[in-house]
Amino acid sequence: MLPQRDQTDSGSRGPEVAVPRPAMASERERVPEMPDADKSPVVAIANRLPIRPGDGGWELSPGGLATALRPVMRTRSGAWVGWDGGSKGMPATLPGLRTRLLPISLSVAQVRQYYHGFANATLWPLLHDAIEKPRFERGWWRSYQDVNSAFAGAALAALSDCPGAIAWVHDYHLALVPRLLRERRPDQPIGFFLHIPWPAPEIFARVPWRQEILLGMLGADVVSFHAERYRDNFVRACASLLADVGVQVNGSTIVLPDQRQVSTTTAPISIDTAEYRRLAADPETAAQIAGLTDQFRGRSLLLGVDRLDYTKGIVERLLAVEALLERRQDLRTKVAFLQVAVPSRDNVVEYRTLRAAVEGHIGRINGKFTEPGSDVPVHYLHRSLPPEQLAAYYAVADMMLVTPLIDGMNLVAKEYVTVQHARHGSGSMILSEFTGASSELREAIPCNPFDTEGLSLRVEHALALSQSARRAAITAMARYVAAHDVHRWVARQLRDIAAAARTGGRARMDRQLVAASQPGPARSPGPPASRSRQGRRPDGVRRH
Ligand code: ADQ
Repeated sequence: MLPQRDQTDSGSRGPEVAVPRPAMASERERVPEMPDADKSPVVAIANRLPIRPGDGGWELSPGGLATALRPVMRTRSGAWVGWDGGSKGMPATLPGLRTRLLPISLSVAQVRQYYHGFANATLWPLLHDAIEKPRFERGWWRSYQDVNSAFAGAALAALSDCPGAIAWVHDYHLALVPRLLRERRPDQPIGFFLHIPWPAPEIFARVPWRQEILLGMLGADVVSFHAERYRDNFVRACASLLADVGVQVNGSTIVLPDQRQVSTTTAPISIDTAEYRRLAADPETAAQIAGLTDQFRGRSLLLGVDRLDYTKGIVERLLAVEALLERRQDLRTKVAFLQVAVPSRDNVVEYRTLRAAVEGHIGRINGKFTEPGSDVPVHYLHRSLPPEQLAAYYAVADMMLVTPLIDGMNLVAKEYVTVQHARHGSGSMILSEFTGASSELREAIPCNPFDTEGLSLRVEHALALSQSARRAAITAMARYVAAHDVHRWVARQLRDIAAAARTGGRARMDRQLVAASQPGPARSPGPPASRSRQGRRPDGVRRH
């Protein structure tokens, strides 16, 4: 298992920049007070608010960022700015939370253009290696700018109410927010975390507003990614697409024309392992396990759990199962494949097409391979499951098929190994080499999901592994995940932001001192005069 690095230096790829001279002790004292990562309030800015209506009223949404930030929201003041999703009457906070919830309402047109359009039909496919063709519409881009401004406005108000807070901006929906905050609060500690991949610079370069998006993210003190290859791609994009506006790259640091420095880091997200261990032991989960064990008795259960998204490789997985059953007639009554698919983004045409394709493949495979008097080989649930039921599926599955064509991290892989280990299971996991998780879960059986025949052979190989080999792999992966859980990720992200802001504060201080010590009129930070060309805004970005 390779240790994950807190902050990775990719080596110099661009012209070196002058490192600001070290400040003298007396100068350092004048640096503005920076936040304490372990105590400061946190203002989270993410597309959605972390609550949903439950049986007994509003509750925290399960999974993801809400779970990750639950301890922070309980113990520190702060706020969460997010879209209300169209819900009315959201509470200002929840019992037991100190965080205030600040809902953003979007118009019908904004939901269509900003959310379904620019976020999910432009940036999502673009940043996933353009495996579906990204659509570029100027109206969507304008809406994206407007909505990012609205989020930034709400975040600025929250930051004014929370002195010393860390601003933590999440994901591709809000790439412009860090810079909008920076313009109004130059000394604000700001972090940006991208939850999805970052493609090679040649792919990212296709988006007409590439400079604005990059400079938007570079408003942060630190920009973080799940995997080293995404971080590296981002740094290379900055080097190649921002050189003409005076941005330079120094190892893993991006230096802006005003000499402000932005760190880039690799910070793989994880799960709340204690919560998944608790779920594994829950009586409700145990009852569900008993039912599923009966249902699939005598068969090896292969499992896929995903949002119904074209990045997840669901069709390729089905084709691999089909190839396996074609080749191994004896397995047709001995293996069952269950695909659990959460409905997702029905308003985007590619998702509707995908659903039709998935359901078509399942119908064909079952039509072809169901033996008279026997159960169907492929089972399909198109719905969201309660956590106990999901945990039960993880517990009974003999094999987990995690086969995305590309995936930022993939939390399902971490959830499966955690539940299996907690239940003393010995399942095996096939894991696409194109997931962030594959950099961490080295004991999984790697696969290339584009090679469906090869994938089917991997499944066949995994079915033949000894129980001791499978158990050893699950144990090693579960231990790794437990040692790198989401609470550690949150703590490290907040520490990184506070540390980068401190470094940036010192650099700013040094700059001001250098400017003050030079004769002539005081110079304000900005791009070098030689780079200020016609048609550029003062920050060097062309107008569109
Ligand atoms: P997602 O694309 O949503 O997240 P993933 O990381 O797998 O992908 O998370 C899915 C979550 O949904 C898991 O926690 C899983 O338990 C849950 N889930 C899946 N099917 C479910 C079902 N039927 N019922 C209930 N819950 C279900 C994005 C990126 C990922 C990245 C995460 C976090 O695309 O690459 O890992 O953000 O950064």
